[in-house]
Amino acid sequence: MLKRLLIVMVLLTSLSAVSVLSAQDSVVLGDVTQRIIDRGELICGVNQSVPGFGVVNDAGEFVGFDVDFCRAVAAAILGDATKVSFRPLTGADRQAAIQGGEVDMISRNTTWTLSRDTTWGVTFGPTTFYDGQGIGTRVDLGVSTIEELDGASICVQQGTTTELNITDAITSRNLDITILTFPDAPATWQAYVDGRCEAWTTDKSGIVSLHATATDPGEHMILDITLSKEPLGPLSPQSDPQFADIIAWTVFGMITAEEEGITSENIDDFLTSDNPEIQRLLGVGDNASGSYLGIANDFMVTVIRQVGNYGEVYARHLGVAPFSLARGLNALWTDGGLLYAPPFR
Ligand SMILES: N[C@@H](CCC(=O)N[C@@H](CS)C(=O)NCC(=O)O)C(=O)O
Repeated sequence: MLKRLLIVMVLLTSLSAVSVLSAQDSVVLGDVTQRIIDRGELICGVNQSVPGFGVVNDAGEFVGFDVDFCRAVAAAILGDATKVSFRPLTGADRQAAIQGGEVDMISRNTTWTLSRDTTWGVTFGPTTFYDGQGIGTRVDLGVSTIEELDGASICVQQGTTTELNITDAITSRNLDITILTFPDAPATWQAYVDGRCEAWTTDKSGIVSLHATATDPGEHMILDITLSKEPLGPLSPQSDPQFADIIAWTVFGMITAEEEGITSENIDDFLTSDNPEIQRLLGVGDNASGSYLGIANDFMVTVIRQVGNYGEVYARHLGVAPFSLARGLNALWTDGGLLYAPPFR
């Protein structure tokens, strides 16, 4: 009896080992994934001048919330979050950079829209930051609505959804507001600081970020209006759906890790967890995980260990002073937010 049980157990174990292997074997790596592996690094398009999201620090390193998703994808594919080369991109540079293969992916506060999704030849990954467009202005101007800006000028960055939305907002309200456009964030912000426009507009996260860099942040405010929905997230070439899946499941894994309370600090305690959902997320035991994506089965262990879960990334860059951004829509669905990852199964 015991012998028969043992044979059944051995058979079951080898069967599940086969299922992990066969999942991995059947995955054909896409051309972008393959070139990242051949090169030994990921090339990621990011911001260089939006503190909290993407900026170059005093040590010359790219840091920020968006930047960490590049690092996470490098950890997933190459097992090393440091194997990333960053390319700073302005708003208007993005389309050509991804289409020309100058970057493998972009993680740079980019709004997912119908026209970009179809005409840029890209696949958008999961939204990593739910945002909305706002208007920043000086407290001493004494305005509290967009209507009160009638007759004024507003500064905006070229090649952004921001430029399109502010045009709609002004024309639909029949306002006489002059739009001044600039090529990048520093130029837009500087024009506003220099008084060339009474207000400036971008994603609210971007306004919070740049107001924090002002000599006296208390002199600036954000109007109580949200002009648009700005779901921001990573994107990659549509020609490689396999790479797009890796990006998507890396983000989903980071969200799931937060849900399960798994962090870069306590990951080792979970490696022997008997919770099947956690085993599947981490790809431990006989559970297929990364093998479905053609990468290391335990890729999420590496991502969590080297980069952290979603909440850690958020807290590290946006939860700290001077931003101290509340999670809001970017809380987990279990906390009333919109972050909801499909199951690792
Ligand atoms: N989410 C919007 C706007 C993104 C955007 O480019 N925002 C500016 C204003 S904060 C920015 O990030 N600039 C960075 C730079 O030029 O370095 C879009 O996708 O078009």
